[in-house]
Amino acid sequence: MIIEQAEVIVTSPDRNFVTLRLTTDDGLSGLGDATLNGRELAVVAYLREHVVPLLLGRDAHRIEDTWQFLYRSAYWRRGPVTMAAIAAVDMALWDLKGKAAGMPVYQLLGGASRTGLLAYGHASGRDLPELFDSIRAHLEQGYRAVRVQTGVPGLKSIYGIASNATHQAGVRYDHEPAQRGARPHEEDWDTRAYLRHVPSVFEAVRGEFGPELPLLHDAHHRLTPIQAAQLGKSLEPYDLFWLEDATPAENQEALRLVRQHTTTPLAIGEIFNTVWDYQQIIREQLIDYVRSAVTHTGGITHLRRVLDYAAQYQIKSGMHGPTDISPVGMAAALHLGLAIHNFGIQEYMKHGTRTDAVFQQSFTWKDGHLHPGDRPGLGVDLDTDEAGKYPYEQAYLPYNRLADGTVHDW
Ligand code: GCO
Ligand code: MG
Repeated sequence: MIIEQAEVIVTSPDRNFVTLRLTTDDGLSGLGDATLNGRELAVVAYLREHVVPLLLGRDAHRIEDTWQFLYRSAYWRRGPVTMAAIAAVDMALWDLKGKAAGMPVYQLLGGASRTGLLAYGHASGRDLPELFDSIRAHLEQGYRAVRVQTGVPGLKSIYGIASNATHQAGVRYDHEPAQRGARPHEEDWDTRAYLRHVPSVFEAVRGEFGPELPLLHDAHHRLTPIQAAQLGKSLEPYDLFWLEDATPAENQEALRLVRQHTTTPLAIGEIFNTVWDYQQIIREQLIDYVRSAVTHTGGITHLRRVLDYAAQYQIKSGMHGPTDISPVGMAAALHLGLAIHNFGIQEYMKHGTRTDAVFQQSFTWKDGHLHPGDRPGLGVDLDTDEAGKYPYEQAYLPYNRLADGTVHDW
């Protein structure tokens, strides 16, 4: 199984996606997701200029060796661009090995540890009536867990309540950010207003939907440790499944303070790339869920290592799954999630119809649970003609400013 061709395919059906396709001398092809939202072309260049030439002629069966070779031979280790590029190669090799073996990837990872993966969706609204409609709509679509984000009085636009929302049957659907255009969109932020408002939202949601529904919330890296501690504490009565990205966790130590003050479970890691980003917070049990995506954490090979490490400390998976993870990256997450013992929950936002036409997928969605399906490999096919209809379009994530003009974490 020698790699004969390696193509980097960029397509923008509903948003930008970067896909690596490897083709071997026995005619098999494997796909890997390399999408880094808002910085897509950096990974394209990394792959095309520096990785593709090294792949040609290699034995596609040697997944571990290829991972170590790409990680160590670059000398410049880690970082989102490098790890997304390695992830794409790793996914494509697992896809190929599955196809060669005639088995879905989860079988190669040890087989299924459960029948399906509990998934959560993004309910949101500018105010409570809109939020309640969105939660109801998610429950009708089969979701059994929801993330809750709302507008904050006094703030014009806020994370999770996108300005590019669409409406179906009167219900608002927020799309994941990254707006097409030559400049990032500016949002406003006020931490004190947010901290005053959020507990009242969860009180109202629990009042309306009862105690059982798992509720999640994303603070999107905006708080200082003491503010995060305050938020976690004030949300304790509402029994959150998790509070996500309470602080910008580059400073792993900061979470000690949060942990000392609250029993609200903590999830972190969607912008982490390697096990080293998690070293202290796993060892000291400062988090409850690992948020990494297969796409941004060196692929199945490396994320599995992070999750196996986490398992020794009773920490579970909560893999990142917004729409900027392509259907290929999602499939990799589903195979990994099905196989590991310490699966927690999977984020799942549905892709748009154009994306679904470019990427034909084999996963199933039933009673709030996902299953990757049983096609050999990852179970995703890329329709190149369809992909060719949607050339790359420049897009940026938004950013934040405080009332006095200071740039703040987005
Ligand atoms: C999530 C994330 C996303 C990110 C997005 C950035 O929890 O799903 O926070 O909403 O903002 O993936 O590219
Ligand atoms: Mg998040």
